[in-house]
Amino acid sequence: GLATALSSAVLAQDVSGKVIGFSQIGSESGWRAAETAVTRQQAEERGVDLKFADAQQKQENQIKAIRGFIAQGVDAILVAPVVATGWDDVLAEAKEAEIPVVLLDRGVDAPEDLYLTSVASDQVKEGRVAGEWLVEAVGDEDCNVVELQGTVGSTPAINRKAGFEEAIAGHDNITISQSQTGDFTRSKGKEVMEAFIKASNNAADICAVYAHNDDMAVGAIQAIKDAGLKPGEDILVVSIDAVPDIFSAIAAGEANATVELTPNMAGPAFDALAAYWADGTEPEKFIITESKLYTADSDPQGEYERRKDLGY
Ligand code: GZL
Repeated sequence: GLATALSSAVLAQDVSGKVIGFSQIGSESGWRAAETAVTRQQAEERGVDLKFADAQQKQENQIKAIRGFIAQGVDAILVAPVVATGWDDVLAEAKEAEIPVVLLDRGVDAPEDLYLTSVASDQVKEGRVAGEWLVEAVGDEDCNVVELQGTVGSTPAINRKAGFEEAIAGHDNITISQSQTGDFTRSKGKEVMEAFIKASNNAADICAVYAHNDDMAVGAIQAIKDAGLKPGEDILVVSIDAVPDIFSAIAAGEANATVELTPNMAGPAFDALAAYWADGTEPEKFIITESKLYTADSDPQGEYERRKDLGY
């Protein structure tokens, strides 16, 4: 009856008392720091004993951490996989130990039965939305775009490149003239943008920079300024994550557009685990979070205020 239905509903959201290991990539970007903060807060609110491991962006450290969680006999493991390949063995070991694995914010090239579910954005769509914004912004003008790619071999870098290229295909006036990884960090984004500027007779023919995340865009903005040019005007700036600092730049007219990526991947992950533990419910294999475009018309100052205390 109703009582049973209610109790199973309550149970379904209950992960309290569970020990969950989290193999986090590191803190390469403001967005990643916010994801960690939100995951800790969600664990706290839900009574989860979260065991946190920071891999300093090294896959071997993630594999070590996952093996440690298996040895510890945790109830579940969250993994944000730094790159897409090389996970089959360690995920098979977790499966062997009957410990469910949930992937956060990036995917893996591994058999889907090796993880319970993957919580991430549609990264091809993010790249496409960024590209469509640029197509709209430049109209028929010729536009040489320089691209700051995310971590080589990561699904966001692969997918955001693909989505952007899809959007600009058929617009022959828009070309990607230079493309290199900035490893999702501000410092590398600045360094690579400086190299792009040097290689293009001081940026005279750079019309826009497309960065796979806001942190690299913020680094690029500094390099553009150092070259005596106006970011957001001389060189358009479009990126992904919607971190507070990109809203400050947009409000100052120094950046033009960002695509939002929620840092709350843990919420859907814990919900899926709760239902799985409650009654064996198999979640969808891919839980897709929303992506939304923000520009100067989207109250950037207000968006900055709303996000500034979330742990970025
Ligand atoms: C995307 C996520 C990316 C962020 C970056 O889902 O993996 O990693 O866009 C972060 O800020 O480094």
